[in-house]
Amino acid sequence: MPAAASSPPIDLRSDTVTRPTPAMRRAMAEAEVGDDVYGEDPTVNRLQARAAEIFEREAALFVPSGSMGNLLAVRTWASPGMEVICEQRSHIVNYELASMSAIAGCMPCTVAAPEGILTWSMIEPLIRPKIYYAAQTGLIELENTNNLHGGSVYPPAVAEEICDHAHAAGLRVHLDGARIFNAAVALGRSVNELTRTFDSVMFCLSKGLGAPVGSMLTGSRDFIEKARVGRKLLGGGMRQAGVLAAAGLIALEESPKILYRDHENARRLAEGLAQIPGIELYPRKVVTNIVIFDVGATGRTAEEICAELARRNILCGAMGKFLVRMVTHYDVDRAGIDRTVAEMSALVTAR
Ligand code: TLP
Repeated sequence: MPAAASSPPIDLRSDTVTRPTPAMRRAMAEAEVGDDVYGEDPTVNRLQARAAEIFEREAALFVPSGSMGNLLAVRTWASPGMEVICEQRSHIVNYELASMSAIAGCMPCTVAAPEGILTWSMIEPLIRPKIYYAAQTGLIELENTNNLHGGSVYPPAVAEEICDHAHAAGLRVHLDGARIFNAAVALGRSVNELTRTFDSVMFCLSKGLGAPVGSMLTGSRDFIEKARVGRKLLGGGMRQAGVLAAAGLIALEESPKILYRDHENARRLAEGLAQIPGIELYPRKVVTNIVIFDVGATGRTAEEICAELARRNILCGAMGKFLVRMVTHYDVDRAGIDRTVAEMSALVTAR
C-alpha cells in the first residue's frame, strides 16, 4: 500500500541529503564570523585547524564542495598536459564533469579494479616513461570509500604500498576521502592512520557527517597555500563562511561517533534486499553505508524501479541501466529500512 504522499520520503538517494541537526543550526546562528578571504573568519580558522589536527597535517582548507577539493588537488600537484592515474569508476572520472580536463588541463588514465581497489601492480604499468613526447604522469588518485563500488574500503596496507612506491617513483598521491570517516569506522582505525601516507586528502563534511555545505582539503602548508590561490581562482573564496564552518565543526566532532548506525542499517537493508527474487546483491560486501544492487532479473530497469519506489515515497538512484544505489544516513532509521525492503518486495513480486 503506497504511503500517504504527505509523510516525508525515505530518502536513500545519497547521504548528501542529510539536514543539519538542531545543534548545527544553533551553532550556525551563533557563529562568530569575519571575512575569510582576508583569513579573518575565526570559525573557519578553527575548523581548518581542527581538521589539520585530526589528520595530523600542517594545514587544511575549507572548500565549498568535494568536487572543488579534488580539482584543487589535481591542479596543485599536476600541470596541464599531464595524466592522472585513477580507477575507471572513480567519482573524479564519472561525476565531476571532467573538470580535471576542462579546468586543470589533465587527462585521466584509468584502470578498472575489482571493487575499486587499485594495487601498485595495476598502477605501475600506467606510469609514463620520462620521454619528452609522452604525456607525463602528474598524480595518482585513490578513492576511499569507493562510491560506485558500493562503499568498498581500501585495506590500509594496499593504500600504503601504493603511496610508498609512488613516492619512490617521485609521484604524489591524492585521496578522495569523501567518506573516509566511514572507512575508518568500518575498519576500526583512525582517519589519520588511514591517510597519513597520502600527499593530500579531501574529505566531505556534507555527506554522512551531516553538515549542510563543505569539504576539507588537508596537506602540507605549502600545498594548502597553493590550493587557497586555486580556490580563489575558481571563485571559491568565501566571506562570512563561519556560518557554514560552525556546522562543519559539529559534524567533524560528533558525527563520526554515530556512523556505525548507518553501516548497520546498510547491512540490514542489503540482507533484506538480497532475499527478494530478481535482486542480485552480496550483503557481505556491504561494509559501509552504500548499497548497490542489480535489478536486471526483476524484468525492470533501475529507472523503472526507482520511479515505482518514488510513488511509494521511497527515493533512491539509478547508477546504470540495471544498478540501483541506496545510501543510508542519519535521517533514515531502522523502520525506514524495513519499510524500504517491504515495499521493494511488494513491487517486485506484484508482476
Ligand atoms: N558524490 C555524490 C554524487 O556526486 C554521486 C553522491 O551522492 O554520492 N568524491 C566522492 C567519492 C563522492 O561520492 C562525491 C559526491 C564527491 C567526491 C563530490 O562531492 P561534492 O558533491 O561535495 O562535490
